[in-house]
Amino acid sequence: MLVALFVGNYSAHAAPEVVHKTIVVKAGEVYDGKGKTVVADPDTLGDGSQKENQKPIFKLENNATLKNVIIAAPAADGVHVYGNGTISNVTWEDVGEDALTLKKSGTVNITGGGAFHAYDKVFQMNAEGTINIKNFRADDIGKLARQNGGTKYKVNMTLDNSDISNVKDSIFRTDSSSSSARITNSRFHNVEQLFKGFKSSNTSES
Ligand code: ADA
Ligand code: CA
Ligand code: CA
Ligand code: CA
Repeated sequence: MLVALFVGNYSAHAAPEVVHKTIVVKAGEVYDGKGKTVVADPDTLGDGSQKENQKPIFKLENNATLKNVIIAAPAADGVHVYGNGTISNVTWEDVGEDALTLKKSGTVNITGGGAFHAYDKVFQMNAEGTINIKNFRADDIGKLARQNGGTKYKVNMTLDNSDISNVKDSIFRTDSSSSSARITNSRFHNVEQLFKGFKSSNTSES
């Protein structure tokens, strides 16, 4: 019976999971979304506008992993990372206030996935540390990664084997002369500027 095809919760067409309260991924643990789509409850986490102080959908403690998740709109304040983090095959279909924030010093490795429609920033670095972005797609964004404006701690940003288009401001931006940024093997289309605020000897593209 054809009608049976439309009954039940088939994952390919499942409604997104509405997250009412930030999902905490504990230190060293792995959250595998297995390809599911999540959205924020705008009443409890945030509407994904440019309003500050929205809550994240995911909070990663030190050395946690987030993988195989699609974050759709509204995305509130995305993902907050406290310390080291691994982000694998996570796609922000429509970035909220921003996509991911480094909240506490550490190294975040982002591999696969992508980020789309970020009015301003995709990755926000509010602590000293490193963000490595690899095999990534981004389109229609303000900046790919930004050290919190006016701060002087050292951040390191890298981009490898990625495809980035329609960037209003820059790929990587800092306000610190000690920060560094490196781009390798990546393709750009309609990108205003690669690096902003860095000492030029601290940047490279090849
Ligand atoms: C802006 C704002 C910061 C912080 C940041 C963020 O840069 O000025 O105070 O809120 O956004 O983490 O989204
Ligand atoms: Ca912000
Ligand atoms: Ca958006
Ligand atoms: Ca934010």
